[in-house]
Order: sequence, then structure tokens, then C-alpha cells
Amino acid sequence: MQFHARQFEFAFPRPALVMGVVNVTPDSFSDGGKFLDVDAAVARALELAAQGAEILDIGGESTRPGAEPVTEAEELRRVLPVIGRLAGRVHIPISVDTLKPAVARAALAAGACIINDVAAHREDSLMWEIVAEFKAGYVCMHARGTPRTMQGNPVYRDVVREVGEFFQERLERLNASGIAAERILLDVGVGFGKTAEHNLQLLANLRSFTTMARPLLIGVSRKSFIGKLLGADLDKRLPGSLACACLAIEAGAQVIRAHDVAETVQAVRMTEAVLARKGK
Ligand code: 9MG
Repeated sequence: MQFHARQFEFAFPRPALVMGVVNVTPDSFSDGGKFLDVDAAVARALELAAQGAEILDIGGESTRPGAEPVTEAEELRRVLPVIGRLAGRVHIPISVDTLKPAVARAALAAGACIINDVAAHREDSLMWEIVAEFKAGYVCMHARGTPRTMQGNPVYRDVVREVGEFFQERLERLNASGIAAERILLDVGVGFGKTAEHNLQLLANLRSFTTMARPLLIGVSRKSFIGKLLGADLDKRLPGSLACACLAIEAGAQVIRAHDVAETVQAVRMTEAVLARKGK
């Protein structure tokens, strides 16, 4: 299985990719405010790359539950200088986490290679046309609602089946929009319009999505369902995050989105080393 994002190509099976999170927002989910300064965000991104991140995910609009949207101009002001500075310095793909086609276009023009679309349920195809035009990688994430509304009262008859149907339908539409299958990563969207129970069911049944023949990306890092389940504050969720990441690797995930890159790389490599000896 291949994943292509502009000049970058990854062939699986290979060690899972850890995608390091760089939030350039004053109100972000778990490291809010720390990296709003361009120098600090660039330094953080370089630090994550040195720790073993193989993708950097830059975000200028918070997607934490309840977050208010920001204007296009403000989002561009936050992310473009960071992408511009990083593009000349790192040799790993830069992903941009955005809902806005105009931000995606400007980010790709500045050197980003992947669009992390947490609104892949969109009806408007403009985002996909831009991704196709740049031959960028695309994260197709399942969500219900918007960050502001998504945790209202999410109801599914069968969350695993419904997310699977969403992937099937989106893969067809993405293909029709000119995005080749090898440019797509699938993501069940832990915490995006889902209760803690839904998140657990998706993680427990992650292997069922490997039939889609696309790499699976999982983001569990520091998420609130871990806090809810274990009574852990934001800064105490690393063990829970690593447990979920290792289980996701065992279930066949290829990309782990994480804030704590060094720790995640170590946990993932250890899991892979054990799995490689299964049945020996
Ligand atoms: C931006 N963002 C926050 N959580 C995420 C997740 O789980 N997946 C992806 N693709 N992006 C996320």
C-alpha cells in the first residue's frame, strides 16, 4: 500500500509514521497559546521532527469541542509564516489542519503537502479540487457537526458500520474529484461528534477498516475521552494516549497523530518489535 503526498512517497508495510502536532492557536485543545509566536511554533516543529515525527501537522484553528471558528485572514496569518519557514528546513511532509479551501490553497502554495480535513463530510467539492490540483495527500476524517456543535448529543445506530459506510462513499467521491486513492489517509475521527463509548467502539474495531486498503491515521493524543474514562487531567493523559496508540498499531493503523512525539515513537516502535515476532 502506498501513500503519496506531492514529492513524498511512503510504501507500507513500514514502521508507522508519527504525525507531530503543532498548534498555532491561542485556545487550542491541549497546548493552547504556547506556539502562537511564529519562532516558537517553528522551533517546536523542528523539535518534534528531531524526536522522530515523520509528518508535521500545523493548525491555526482550534478543533477542540466547543471551539469558535476563526476568520480566514486570521488563520492565514497564523499558519502561513510557519509553513513558509518550515518548508525550506524540514525534509518531511508538512500537513495543514484546516477546514477552509482558501487556507488549504495558500498552505499548499507555501510548501505544505497534506491537507488534514476534519470536515471531510463536506458537500462542497472545492477543497478536493485544490487537493487534486496540487497532487497533495489528503486526510479524510469522519466527523459529525462542527467543533462548536459536535459534542451536543451524538447518536449512531452502529458507529463502526456508519463510519465504514462514510469512508466507502467518500473514497468514491474523492476519486471522482481527481484525488487518487494513494493520496488518501482514512481517520475515524476520535472525539469528533462521538461519545467516549463511540470512541472506544471505534478503537476496538479499528481492524475492520483495513479492508478499505488505505492507511489508517489515528488521533487519540490527550483527548477528553481518556480524561473521562480515567479521571485524568489534560497533562496526565500520556499513558492512556500511548495505550490507545499501541492498540491502534496492533489493529493495523499506519499513522499516529500525537503531541508527545518522543514518547509515542518509543511506544510504537516497541509495539512493532513485538508484533514482528508474532508466531516465531
Ligand atoms: C486536528 N485534529 C485533532 N484531532 C484529530 C484527529 O483525531 N485526527 C485528525 N486527522 N486531525 C485531528
